[in-house]
Amino acid sequence: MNERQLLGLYEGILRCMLWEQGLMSMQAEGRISGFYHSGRGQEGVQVGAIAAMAPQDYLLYAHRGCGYMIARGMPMEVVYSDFLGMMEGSTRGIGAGIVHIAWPSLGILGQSGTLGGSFTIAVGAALSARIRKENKVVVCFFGDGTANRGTFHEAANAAGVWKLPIVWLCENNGWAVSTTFKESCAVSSIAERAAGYGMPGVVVDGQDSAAVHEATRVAIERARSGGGPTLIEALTCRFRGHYEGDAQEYRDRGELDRQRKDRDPVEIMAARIRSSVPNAEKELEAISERVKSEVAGAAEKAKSGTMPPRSRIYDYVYA
Ligand SMILES: Cc1ncc(C[n+]2csc(CCOP(=O)(O)OP(=O)(O)O)c2C)c(N)n1
Ligand SMILES: [Mg+2]
Repeated sequence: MNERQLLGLYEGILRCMLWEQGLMSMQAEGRISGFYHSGRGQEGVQVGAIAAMAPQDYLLYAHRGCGYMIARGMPMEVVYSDFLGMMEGSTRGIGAGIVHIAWPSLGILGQSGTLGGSFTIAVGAALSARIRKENKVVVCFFGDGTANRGTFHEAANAAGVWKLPIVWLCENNGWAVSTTFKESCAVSSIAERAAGYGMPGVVVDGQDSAAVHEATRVAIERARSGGGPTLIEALTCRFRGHYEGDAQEYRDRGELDRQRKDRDPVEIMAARIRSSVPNAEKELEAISERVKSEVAGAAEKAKSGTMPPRSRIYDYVYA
């Protein structure tokens, strides 16, 4: 990976982190309702993988943060507006929160509020691309807990048998709310399951965004050239509670502190840049200034948006 690409990943990771910080300030101001699932700690997976996608590809995201949409290039103020319930959001004031965001022009197909709904949608999207002879690959993100839904198994099998162009991207953070991965999965790695569906299974360090990018690039290339699906398991860390407000009483404090200190994707990428890019400090500083001002501008723009009219609540109500 060249210097520009490393700096690009750093910028992407920082953007997701700072966007989320901005969202949390809005939450503290009482502007946001609902449960937000922080993506802090997992930005490197989301940014690295999405950077390997082509413009025409489809993205099915998971619920952990909004790094997915931001990395894919959705305007940051639009994503804020969705949380604020403003007309400028992708749902135009209806979905105050993450699960209903969709942005078809970037191939962002949305998410199902019922976890595991995306697996079968991924199969349908890939099949439609094949039938229409569109050169699209589907990247479908999901958590380790979600991998235990029955839909994963039926979708992975269908993708394997039909050699569909799908990259299954599991963000294994070791937790599903307060249940550990070990307590809920019969095998020691999600990637092992790939053998049962006739596809390669790859384990990658999710805190190393460049490594995630490379694994995804190879999987996408394989999918696009007719080689079929790949299951990537990115080992990652959830730095905050399951949702904002979860005190994480069930977690070992020492381990959590160690993860935050040693496994932060922002710091890991910055260290890599410092050791390989000339003028690294200046470059990092310039990126940081630029991204901070972009995020602040997006927040201001979103806050000055328009609330939907009361009648909007009846739109799409059919019964
Ligand atoms: C079918 C279904 N069951 C339960 C929930 C409630 N729920 C939301 S997130 C979550 C944990 C998912 O864990 P994982 O897939 O590992 O993702 P993570 O939260 O760790 O990112 C659960 C149980 C849901 N939304 N849908
Ligand atoms: Mg998890």
